[in-house]
Order: sequence, then C-alpha cells, then structure tokens
Amino acid sequence: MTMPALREDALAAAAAVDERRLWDRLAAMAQIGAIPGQGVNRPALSPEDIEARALLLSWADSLGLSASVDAIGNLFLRREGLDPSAPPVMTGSHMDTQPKGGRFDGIYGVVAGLEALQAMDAAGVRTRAPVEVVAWTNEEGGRFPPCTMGSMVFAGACRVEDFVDVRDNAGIRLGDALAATLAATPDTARRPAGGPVAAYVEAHIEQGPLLEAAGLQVGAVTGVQGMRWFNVEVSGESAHAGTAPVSLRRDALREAVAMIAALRELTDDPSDITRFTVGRMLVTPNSPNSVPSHVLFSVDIRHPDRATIARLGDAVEPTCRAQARACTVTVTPTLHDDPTTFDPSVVDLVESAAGALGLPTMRLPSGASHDAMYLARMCPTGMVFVPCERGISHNEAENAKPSDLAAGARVLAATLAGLANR
Ligand code: HGY
Ligand code: MN
Ligand code: MN
Repeated sequence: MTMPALREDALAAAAAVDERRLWDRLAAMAQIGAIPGQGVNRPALSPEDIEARALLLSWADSLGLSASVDAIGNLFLRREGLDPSAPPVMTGSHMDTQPKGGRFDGIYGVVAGLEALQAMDAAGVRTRAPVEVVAWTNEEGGRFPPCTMGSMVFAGACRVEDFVDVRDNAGIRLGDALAATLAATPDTARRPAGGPVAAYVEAHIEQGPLLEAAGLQVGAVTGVQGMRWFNVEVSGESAHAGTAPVSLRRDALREAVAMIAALRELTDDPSDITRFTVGRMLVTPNSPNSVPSHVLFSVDIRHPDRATIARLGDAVEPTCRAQARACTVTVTPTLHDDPTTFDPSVVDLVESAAGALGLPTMRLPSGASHDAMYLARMCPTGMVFVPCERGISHNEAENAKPSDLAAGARVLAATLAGLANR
C-alpha cells in the first residue's frame, strides 16, 4: 500500500489534539484500580475493568460515537465515515493492567485514540472510511493467561470457547467473569468477531529506554519480537517435612526449582537479547511443613529471531522432563507469537506524520507484545511509541510526560486521518 503525503486535514486534526484533555482522561482512568505509588491494578474482566469500560462509554457517548462489543468483550467506538460501508481504520489498545501496573500501559492507546477522534471533530475533518477506537479484552494475561486474548479472538487465531475455562488464582472462570462484564453493558450493541479492517495503528508507551535516551518524543515501531508462553505443572506427593526422608520424597517444588534452573541455562544469552521470565508460581498445599505435591509455574520466552524463538520454545518440554525425577510434569504451550514485522507503508506514514509535525523520530522494534501483533495478521498495521521514564513499566513507578503523550496523539491523529482518507 503506497501512502500519499499527508493532507492538510490530517495536520489540522493533529493540531486540534488537546494535551490537557488527554492528561485529564488518563488521570481519571488511573483512579480506577489505583494502588499506592501511583500505580494501577485493573485486572481484565474485573469490577475495575467494568468501571473503566463504563467511563470510556460515557466519553464515547458525549462524542456521538456508536459503541459495540463482541463476544470476548472487545469494545469498539465508531466515528462514522462518508462511506459507512468502507472497512474501518482502527486504533486502540487495552485497559487492563498488570497487578502492579502503571497509569499508561495500554490505556494511553485507548485514550489517545479517543483524543484523535475528538480532534478530528474539532478540526471539522471528515474521513472517507469510518475510524474505530478499540479497547481489546485481556491484553495483559495477568489474571487469565494468555495475553492478547481479545485481539487473538478478533483475528481468528483462537475462539472464545478456548478460554472460558481458564481460571484466575482465586479459581474464578474466565467465562463467568466475561458474562458479568458483558452483562454490565446491556445497551451496548453486540457485534460479530472479526473484520474487515482497512488498517490499524496503536499508540503505546515504549516500555523501554531508547526514545528517552535519544531525547525523542515519538518512535515509529517496526515490529514486535517473538514470544512463547507455557504453563509447567509438576506433580509429586505431599509428605511430612519432619518425617519423610528426602531420598523418598516426590517433592514438586524441588523439581520445579531444578527445571527453572535448567531453563535459565537453556536461555542464557551473553548478548542479553533473549528474555526468559518465570513470573507466576502456585504451590500446593503451600504450607511450611508439608512437602509440596503440586507446582504450576509460568514460562515466558522472547526473542526477535524466528528460528531462535522456535528452538528455545521447542526445548522447554524436554528440558523440564529431564529434571522431573520421581515427579510427573505436564508442559502446556499457551501462546506462540512469531516475530511480527509491521507494514512498511504504515511505518513510513507514522514517520512522515511525525516529520510533518516537526517531530524528529526513530524506528525501533517493540520488546513488549501488543494487540497490534494480531491486527498485523489482518491488515496493514503499525504503532506509535512515546517515551516513558527510564523505560520502567509493569511497575507502579511507570511515568510519562504530558507533552510526549500529546505528541504521540498528534502523530496518531494525522496517521489515522491519512489512512482513512486514502
Ligand atoms: O507482556 C507484554 O509484553 C505485554 O505487556 N502484555
Ligand atoms: Mn500494553
Ligand atoms: Mn503490559
């Protein structure tokens, strides 16, 4: 898809972005699930998520946007185009957060998308194609693994049925939490899953140090590294910590620790490009004086090279099995994302929008995963990054500057108007 230079109306939309309004909306969202240290804990499909959805819908209603929701709870806010039959240009991100999340990860892309539509209104910009802001369900996967669940279903990579029996740490089924979330917006039109989509552009904080180090306000994202997730379950036998001889134990935690050590050795990378994380562990019976009978731990492996992420992911099960000793082990893959390369013409457009707005920029890959990975399977896709303080994210201290957030929203507004008026 070759991109024309940006028209005056795209630049007018960008100029109408209001930094204060954007910041105030982010501050209002940060109150929903607020935790000490200026953090946010807003799990997917939780009462906090339901409250954030209601607030977003109230803003959309005040802008005259039409709202719809699909079976996995993805929320769509539509600004009509001159040609209502044209596939929409989409933007958005997610409203759920990590348990110790920040005020910007995800929600910035949703609020910046809304700001771009409001700026188009303010500038009197009409677009040929409709433009939709999407709040994707459960991008984080912190409560209900895996991540990017809503965009996976939208792209047809999975079905809602695949996830309804996933349980959170309290034993709540995703299906029940989803039903409660959908029931909370009874007046929002239901829509079938899937496209067509003309193009997708997502604004997000970088969650890394590059833009801040380069002194830049905006980055044109070239793609996302590959990622593989697994649940590893080790089963042994509960026994008395004082009487059971160690040599006779089937200690699930001892073997899980050995597996994790072996996985760390497998993924050891002097160039520090490979990412290996065990972030979740459930121990049963989780009592100081009972030998653990069952352990579930998560595995998150990432790498930008397709062959490397394939090789490392394929080695997870044999590596765990080799450490099982007297226990049994089950390794369940829950996510396999090959590295994603964004559409060069969309990357070009983001860059030219930034240039037209006098914003120097750079091209950079994303170390974090995003819903844009799945939209890239359906349509020309790109992302706009803005810096965050010291690259900190998935942490209450996540921080960003109002001027940088507004600069990203201006580039987003111009890019969306350019795409919707192709
Ligand atoms: O895990 C990720 O990279 C994203 O924040 N969900
Ligand atoms: Mn995110
Ligand atoms: Mn995140």
